[in-house]
Amino acid sequence: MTSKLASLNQWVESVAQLTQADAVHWCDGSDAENTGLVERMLSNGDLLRLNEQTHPNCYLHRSSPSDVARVEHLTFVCTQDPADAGPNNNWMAPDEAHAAMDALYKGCMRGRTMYVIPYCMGPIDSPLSRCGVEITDSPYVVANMRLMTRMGADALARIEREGAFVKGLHSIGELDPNRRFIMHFPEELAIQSYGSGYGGNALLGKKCHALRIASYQARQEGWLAEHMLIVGIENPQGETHYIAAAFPSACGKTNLAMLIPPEGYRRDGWKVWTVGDDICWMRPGQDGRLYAINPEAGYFGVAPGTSEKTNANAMAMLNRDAIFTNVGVTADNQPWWEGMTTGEPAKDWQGRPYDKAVSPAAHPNARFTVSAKQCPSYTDQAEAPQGVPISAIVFGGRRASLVPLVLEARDWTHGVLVGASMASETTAAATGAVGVVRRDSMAMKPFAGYNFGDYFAHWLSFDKEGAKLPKIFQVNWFRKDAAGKFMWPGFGDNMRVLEWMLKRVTGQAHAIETPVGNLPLPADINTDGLELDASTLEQLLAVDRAGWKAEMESIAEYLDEYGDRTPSALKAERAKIAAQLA
Ligand code: GTP
Ligand code: SPV
Ligand code: MN
Repeated sequence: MTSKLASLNQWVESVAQLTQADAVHWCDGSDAENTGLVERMLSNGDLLRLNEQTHPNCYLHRSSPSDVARVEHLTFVCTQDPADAGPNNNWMAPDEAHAAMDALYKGCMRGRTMYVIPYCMGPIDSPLSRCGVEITDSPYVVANMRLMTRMGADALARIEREGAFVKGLHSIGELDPNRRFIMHFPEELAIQSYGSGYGGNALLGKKCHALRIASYQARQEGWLAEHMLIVGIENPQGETHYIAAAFPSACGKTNLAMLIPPEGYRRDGWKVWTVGDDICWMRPGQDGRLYAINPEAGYFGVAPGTSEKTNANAMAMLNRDAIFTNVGVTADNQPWWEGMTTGEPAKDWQGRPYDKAVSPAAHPNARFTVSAKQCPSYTDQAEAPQGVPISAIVFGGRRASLVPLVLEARDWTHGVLVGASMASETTAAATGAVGVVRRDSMAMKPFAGYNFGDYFAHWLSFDKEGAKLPKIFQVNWFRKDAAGKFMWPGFGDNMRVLEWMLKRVTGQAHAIETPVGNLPLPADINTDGLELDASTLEQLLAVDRAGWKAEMESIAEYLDEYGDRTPSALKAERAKIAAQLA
């Protein structure tokens, strides 16, 4: 098979030449194709079949132990001018990057099949969607892309119609951490990845295309590509408001997107609808509101910590047609990870007999891949071509201290400052130290495809005549007490905070004004059925003026890192708050 699009055929041909692939397989996305790939992976050990009674069509993949997370230090944005990539990215000159990658790709697919994956990010008939083609030598990547994107014949037809697509080239190479690069060429709408088979390094539609390349395009075209979940909250009157929330990797997006409200809320008729759990593309509609689509079609979620107690919706979608990566297994071959309330592990994620003293059963960044349609809180609004209107934008991170449970920004400019100055403790989603607080603007530190100074200016530019922008909030589910215990119960109980936010949106809830934003009083948060002592809630909603003064100094230094690309409106907003705190 070839395509009707000459430019696509030529590119596929040139890659086949360079890599010396044995065969070229154009993916149509059919069930038969998937069955064939699964058979192939079962026979070569790429996949292991899980318990067919409890988990039909579920498979385990054990990745190379040195290839278990994104590699931010090996991820580059290659623009002509280094200033366009900005201090927030690693940069390499495009010519130099191409030379290095061509040398790696040369002959790298000898003895392997090269898969050509046409995919569409977003509903296939949405004007907000964008297409790409990923070439890969990993059948595991094909199987994951099939769950994570609209992949195959329909996407190819759209690509042929539009004549344009993002070019992604991926090879697992030797899986050698010393021969591994994730390169982005936003000016060429191209991605080149070598040496990793894992998640965001290898499923190029996800972070590489839908965030790094898309954020660059979004700036040129007047929209936003964000690291955000999209969730619909339906109140007892039957009105649904959609919230988009940016939390850094492994900081709670999947969990908030699939939240099950506390019992009292469910009794009163509150419902939660999941549109997306990781990426959100937003654009102003005719009425001035922001409309959002989830460009993905599936979930690549963190397994550890997922349980009947924390995320029953996720557990319910994981008992069929799912791929598990780097989890442990029970004696009867069911997937198992830390936090699970039933079963016990027999083997760890590397296939060794489980020994708590040696390793956790699941790698801390173990993941599941599953179609979004299997989630009990799935809504067909996830297929709406025009997207869903966003009522509130939420920024949040892991902050053991200082940042209160919730605060509301006074206006858009203040909200952009709140997002830009966000910080969070690093997690196992990327290689490197875990638990180190770093600035992670809009949860996009590893994902913005251009200079953060320009990105902040782009965010500010949405505040214009006729715009009906969402309110912006900041949350922190991760405050710890002196003993190191989380102070807020989190998970389903986060509904209590969402309710306050939505009542602020509709003008039904009270707030007090402080220099850092508008906060609820403890009495404004519904605590019915919650065991939380009054003093804890008070501490969660307190504003530590001395702490915030120091934070504002640190934010000033951070904004200065982007030099004259940092919008002066953002610096002025910060200075105003600092003055009020003084
Ligand atoms: P990525 O897929 O890496 O982008 O992560 P994510 O932002 O979707 O994070 P996810 O929802 O998968 O949560 C990551 C970890 O944080 C899991 O172990 C969760 O159990 C835990 N977590 C999520 N929400 C909460 C919460 O409200 N409170 C606490 N204490 N932990 C939470
Ligand atoms: C993240 O790290 O934010 C993820 C997982 O969502 S990955 O696909 O590896 O980027
Ligand atoms: Mn993510």
